[in-house]
Amino acid sequence: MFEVITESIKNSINKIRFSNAEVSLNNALTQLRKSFLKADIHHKTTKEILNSIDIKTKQKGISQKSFISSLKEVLNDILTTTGNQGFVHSSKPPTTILMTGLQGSGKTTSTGKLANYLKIKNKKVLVAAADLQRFGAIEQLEQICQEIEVDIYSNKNEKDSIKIIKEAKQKAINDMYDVLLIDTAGRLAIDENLMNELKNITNSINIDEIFYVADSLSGQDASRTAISFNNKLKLDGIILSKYDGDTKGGVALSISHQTKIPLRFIGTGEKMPDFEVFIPSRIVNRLLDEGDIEGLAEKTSSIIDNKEAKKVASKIKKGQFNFDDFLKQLDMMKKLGSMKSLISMMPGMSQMKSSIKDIDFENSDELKKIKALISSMTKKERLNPELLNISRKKRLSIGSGLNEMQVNRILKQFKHASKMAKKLSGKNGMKDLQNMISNNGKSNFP
Ligand SMILES: Nc1nc2c(ncn2[C@@H]2O[C@H](COP(=O)(O)OP(=O)(O)OP(=O)(O)O)[C@@H](O)[C@H]2O)c(=O)[nH]1
Ligand SMILES: [Mg+2]
Repeated sequence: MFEVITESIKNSINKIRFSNAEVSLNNALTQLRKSFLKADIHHKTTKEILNSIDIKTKQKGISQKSFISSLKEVLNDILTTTGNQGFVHSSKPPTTILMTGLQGSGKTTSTGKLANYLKIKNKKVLVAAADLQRFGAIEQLEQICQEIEVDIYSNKNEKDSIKIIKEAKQKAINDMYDVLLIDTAGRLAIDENLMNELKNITNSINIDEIFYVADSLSGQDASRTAISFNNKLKLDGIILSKYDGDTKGGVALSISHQTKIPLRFIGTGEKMPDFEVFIPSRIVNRLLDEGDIEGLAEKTSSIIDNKEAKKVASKIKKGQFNFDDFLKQLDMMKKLGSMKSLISMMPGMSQMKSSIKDIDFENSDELKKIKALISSMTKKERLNPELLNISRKKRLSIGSGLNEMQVNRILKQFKHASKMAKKLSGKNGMKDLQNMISNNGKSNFP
């Protein structure tokens, strides 16, 4: 996510070695300028950031501490634009959001992600399929809504998107939905037809906010098109999609400043949970590798059931962790989204991130094998892995389609993992974990 920028910020901070040395401040700022431009942060934004840091640091007296605090203040200012942050509910539900953007920018995916984000917060969400232009657009949205278990309003025989939207709004009011999200059609470029269609929509029903989905891979163009959209259609927020694919990462830092429209969310992967709220102060902490504990707590607390977590912890401690618990954990991990995005929310973890493989909880071959194996087990076997003797293993091999060697390997791994978890949950757990990390991920457990 922000690793490139975080790394360059760290390097520049290290340039300030001596107090009151203007020369070291200049070195730090030069380093920062080079890496900000390389990260694709707009040159005007870069210049403004550096000037302000220079002035503020000198005012406070040059030191590493004053440089860091000035950097934080300036980044916070740059990322903060007048307007709302995160999702804001209207006092008169259903809060109605119009999703707009160019073709392929990620509108439909982001509509699903936003619906999922709100659903996890226990909101009743209705999604309206108002892209009647592209073949298959309705099916795509239907599939997404089915996956996240959110209601959709669609009508494949209707040709008039305004009619769909009016009907969806009526349904949202009648059935007391908290939120209505409207997915619209995209165009290759900004054209009159598209703008007229969107204008007509905003005139036909009461819309609370218009979100613009910008593709981070389009770099500086993302800001330019957002500005022209905003000139025609007053935008209330930007969702930056495909941030996972943007190796430079600078668009997130400059888009709000360039467009004067607040960046509200970022999409960090293809999956539905890969979606994060963009709150400037939290992002600044992450940029300085101080993590986003608040964000992490918010994300995990809505998904992890505290009681369940305690139960699992006590089972692990007693060495009673079984296959049923494993399946439950796996399901929960899936809802949390990508491992990398979670790690980037932990303080001081940015360097570790590149060495950690991103696990795909749905499509990994290994997990598919494990699931096939578990589903061939009887209920008793799932709860008590010790029951698995040679003849039972043979049966599992036939049932799961894995050969006996694979079955043995997975069972051995599971045993090893629960042993390791037990050890880590013990008195010296933190020490053991540190040892493990300092051994470069190679465990020295039996
Ligand atoms: N890696 C990654 N892929 C994304 C993200 N958001 C969207 N995509 C992918 O981008 C492609 C286009 O996304 P859509 O949501 O269909 O885009 P759209 O704006 O609705 O497209 P049209 O309806 O054709 O205008 C799909 O393959 C998505 O899976 C993201 O945050 N990360
Ligand atoms: Mg779409």
